[in-house]
Amino acid sequence: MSNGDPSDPRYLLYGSQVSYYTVKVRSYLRFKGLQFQLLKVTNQIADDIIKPVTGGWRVVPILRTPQGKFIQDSSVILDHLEHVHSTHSITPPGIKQRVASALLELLGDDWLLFPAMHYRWNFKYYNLISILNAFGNNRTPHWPKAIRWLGGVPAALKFGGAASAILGITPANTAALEAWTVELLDQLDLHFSQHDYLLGGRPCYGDFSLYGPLQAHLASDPYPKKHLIEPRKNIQAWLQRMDSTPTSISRWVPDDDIPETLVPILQWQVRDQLPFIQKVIEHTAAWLDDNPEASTLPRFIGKASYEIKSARGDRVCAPYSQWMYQRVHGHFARASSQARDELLLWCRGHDIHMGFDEPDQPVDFRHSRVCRVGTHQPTPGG
Ligand SMILES: N[C@@H](CCC(=O)N[C@@H](CS)C(=O)NCC(=O)O)C(=O)O
Repeated sequence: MSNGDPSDPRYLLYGSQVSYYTVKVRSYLRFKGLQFQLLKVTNQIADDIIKPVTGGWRVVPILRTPQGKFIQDSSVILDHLEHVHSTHSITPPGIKQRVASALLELLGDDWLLFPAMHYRWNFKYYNLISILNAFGNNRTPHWPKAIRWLGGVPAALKFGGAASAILGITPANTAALEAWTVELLDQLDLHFSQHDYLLGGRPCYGDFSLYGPLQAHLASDPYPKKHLIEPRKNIQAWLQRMDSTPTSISRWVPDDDIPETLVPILQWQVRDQLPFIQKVIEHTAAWLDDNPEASTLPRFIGKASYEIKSARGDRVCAPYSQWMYQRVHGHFARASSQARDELLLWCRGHDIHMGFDEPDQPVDFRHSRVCRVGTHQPTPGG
């Protein structure tokens, strides 16, 4: 990896191999067979490229297109690339599969932060050396090898507290979180014994979003790699498929069906994640009411409680999670009334109780900020 040449005709992906959302985009670029280079985000690149693009936020991934446009946010990057490279679309044709794909995108991007952060940061005895080396290799690759891990210390200090401070993982909910993670991985392992991808013979948005936390955290950090990924051969085979350019693209599951093996995963999501998202939507609406002049929302608005298998925790409310939910709702809203009825019927028949309600105060995501719909924030970069 180098620092990147501005005249490079390839896509440049600024990020890290142990970053959840970076490997999501890397997997997509490989799936489409697009030429790209993965670039380390040294402290210098962060100051010279990332922060000017995002208005001061050191975040990865950022994609530079061959035309010189910078895009931040993995979902926005995938949307952009889907628009430009529309063959082998990752959006299935039918409403049920579209909604399932978007729900699994929401699950992967937003809710799998729990196992990803827990199994990285609450198992420091096993993981710390590996993660400090990974961060150090990315941020300070020019330092002598023996002390390079030191360059990872600031990142470890920043992210290391996130499991408890941001996500509210505590001794009170750890056992439930671990039990749910094992159920989820067993269910995925069963699913991938029958299907190559989530919705059949080709990957959807949901595949890329699940791949991020499974590959960059659970399959990379020593403890979860050994205890969670190595025993599950079908997940390993899917991880390999997701890291390659397929020689031929196969079909979606026919008739807009959702495989039965995904149903428990969606049921758990509706039981645990969606009630929390509903609270985020309420907090976001209250904040917008209280701040009528504001066009841009803060990254976090207080905290709200959640449950995982009935164990409680408190997590920060990110209006961004509402924006992610709106991506699910958008598929519902754009469908015909007949298609919506079919979806609702299917959900009721499978014990998936969700109303597909539209947030009263929808939000937008532009220039690395969540903003009030209809407002446009003048910022640099994107
Ligand atoms: N929603 C963004 C999230 C990107 C993100 O959170 N990236 C992490 C690394 S995987 C990061 O850079 N975090 C910095 C921070 O949270 O301030 C995406 O989909 O790209």
